[in-house]
Amino acid sequence: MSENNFTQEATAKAADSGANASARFRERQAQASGGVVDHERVELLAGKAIKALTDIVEEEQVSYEEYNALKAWLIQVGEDGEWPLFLDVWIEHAVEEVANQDREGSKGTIEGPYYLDNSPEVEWNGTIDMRPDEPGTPFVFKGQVTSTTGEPLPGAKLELWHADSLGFYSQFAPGLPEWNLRGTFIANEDGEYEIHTIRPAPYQIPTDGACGQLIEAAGWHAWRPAHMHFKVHAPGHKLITSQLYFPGDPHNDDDIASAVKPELLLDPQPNPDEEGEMTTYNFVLDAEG
Ligand code: MBD
Ligand code: FE
Repeated sequence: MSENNFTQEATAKAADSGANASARFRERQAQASGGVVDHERVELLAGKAIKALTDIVEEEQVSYEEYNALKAWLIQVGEDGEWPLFLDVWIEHAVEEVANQDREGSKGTIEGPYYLDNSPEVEWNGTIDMRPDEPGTPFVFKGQVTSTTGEPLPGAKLELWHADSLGFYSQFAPGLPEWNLRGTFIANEDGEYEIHTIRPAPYQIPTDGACGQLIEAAGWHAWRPAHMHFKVHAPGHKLITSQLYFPGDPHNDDDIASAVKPELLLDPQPNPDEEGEMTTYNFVLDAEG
């Protein structure tokens, strides 16, 4: 594709991806059957959250200047549409740990702000949607979905999404084909899959919005290690949401989103059959209920 598209992509604005992430989240939340939290839990949790903040004010002797800086920043997070980004980067990892503490199968990790459902189905052995000149090392991802008792799970479904070599996700940056580097893969009768994609690059969260402003003001960094996102489904089994990482990435040990776990590191090797790399990773799903 033309140089133009890469230029357009590279000038993506935080507010664009933020507004889209907020809109997509709102749609999904409206469709979700739940969405309402019990009055008793709201009373407890909102009460604890407010107390945590007022405790900090007292312990740290927070000034009006600091209080007003916080107020201005919170308003800006909303205007930039960065609540999904802020929450998923700094809070979701704790929620994920609580939600999945009793799982016996594969570890999962956070979903993050850029999942989209209904990505195009790719035939067995197929290649994820990408541009004809998509930059990046060709990458083959193979494995099997089984239950915790070792049974293969035929017809398991893997949804994969990841950023391109510039760190952009389709539909959250301009100039990318709609489903670039997003796809749904159906496992075969033995629960096996073989996915062709490219190796993603390390990823920097948008730096020109409110989250970037916080990172700069605090002297933190904006990086996540290179990662591939997955959702793996099989009938009668609990959905697993995960991310997989690459050994040696400098940000595996200081992911801004605290979402790396040792179990989620891949072991890529040169691909003996074609140009690029390959790896094997198996998903073990807990039974429902
Ligand atoms: C991402 O790509 C991501 O995976 C997370 C968790 C947060 C921001 C961007
Ligand atoms: Fe991501």
